[in-house]
Amino acid sequence: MSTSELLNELLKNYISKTKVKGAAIVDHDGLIIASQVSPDIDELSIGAVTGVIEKLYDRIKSEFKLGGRFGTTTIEQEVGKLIFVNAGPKAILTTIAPSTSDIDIILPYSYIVAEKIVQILDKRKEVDVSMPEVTEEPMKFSFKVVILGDGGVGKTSLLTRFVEKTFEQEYKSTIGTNIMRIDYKLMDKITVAFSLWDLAGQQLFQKVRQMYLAGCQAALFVYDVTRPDTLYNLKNWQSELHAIAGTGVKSLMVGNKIDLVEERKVSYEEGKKVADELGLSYLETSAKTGDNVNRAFGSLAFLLVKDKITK
Ligand code: G3D
Ligand code: MG
Repeated sequence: MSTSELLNELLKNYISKTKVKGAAIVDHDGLIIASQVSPDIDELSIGAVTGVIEKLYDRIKSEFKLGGRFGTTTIEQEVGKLIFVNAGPKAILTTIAPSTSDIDIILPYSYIVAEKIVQILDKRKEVDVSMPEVTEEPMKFSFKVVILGDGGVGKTSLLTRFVEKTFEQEYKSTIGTNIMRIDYKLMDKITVAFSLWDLAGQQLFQKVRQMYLAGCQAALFVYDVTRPDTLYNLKNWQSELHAIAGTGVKSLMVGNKIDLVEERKVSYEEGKKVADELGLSYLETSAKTGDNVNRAFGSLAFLLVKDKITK
């Protein structure tokens, strides 16, 4: 199959799996390289998809600047909810979902499709364009997640914001750690049970950190966009994590406090550059307004189960 056939086949499978109205892959210049609409929805034609995308041309271009994997934006339009997901440096996946749909259920599939688009455009051999089969029985996975970063960057605030109503806490006084548990639903049938470990205060003792980091499967690295030193320190946090828990820990990097627009000192591009150097996906949040907080944990959940749900 040619690149274009593969991309179109991929979109067809994506649409039939997620029941979205339509989807398109757009390049740097806002040109559509593939587009499909759901056969069940007659109100939407390929022409209409093109029209919607052309109207959003400037928006799409600015999304490219926010490049990177899993960079995601959603907006409401008359035709439905539009979801943009970056698919590497060359493309953006645009999805038109019904207004009533739950984006958190669609997004993991969008991420999978975005990864496959990267592979197809890189012309890697044998990209499987089918959607992963998710088993009929519910699946549950449990993970220990540690949150890392300098004091005051907003680690505790982010966790508290995420777990808000449904939480249960346990305090381990021996290592000054608070553990919060929450079940996160992904793609309907998958439950990700997070144990979120948060160091209370700044624990400098090596032994404490050892116990804190040992056996974790995931890490969230946090810095404060108003304090550049907290960004550059993430490298040290990562070295420590690698030394104790190994390099296989799934990680995501977060720039927090984006509500402090006036005081902001680290730009998106600078944050993203460090994330790239550390090999991490990057998102920006505000624990204060709640902006992107669920999405950060959702991306982490996806990173954790991806290998288990995709072929
Ligand atoms: P830490 O756990 O990383 O040490 P905290 O950080 O969660 O305790 O947060 C440190 C301070 O930053 C707190 O303020 C908290 O309210 C504030 N903060 C955390 N996240 C945000 C954010 O996204 N935006 C803004 N504006 N402030 C944030 P105090 O005053 O209580 O020390
Ligand atoms: Mg704290």
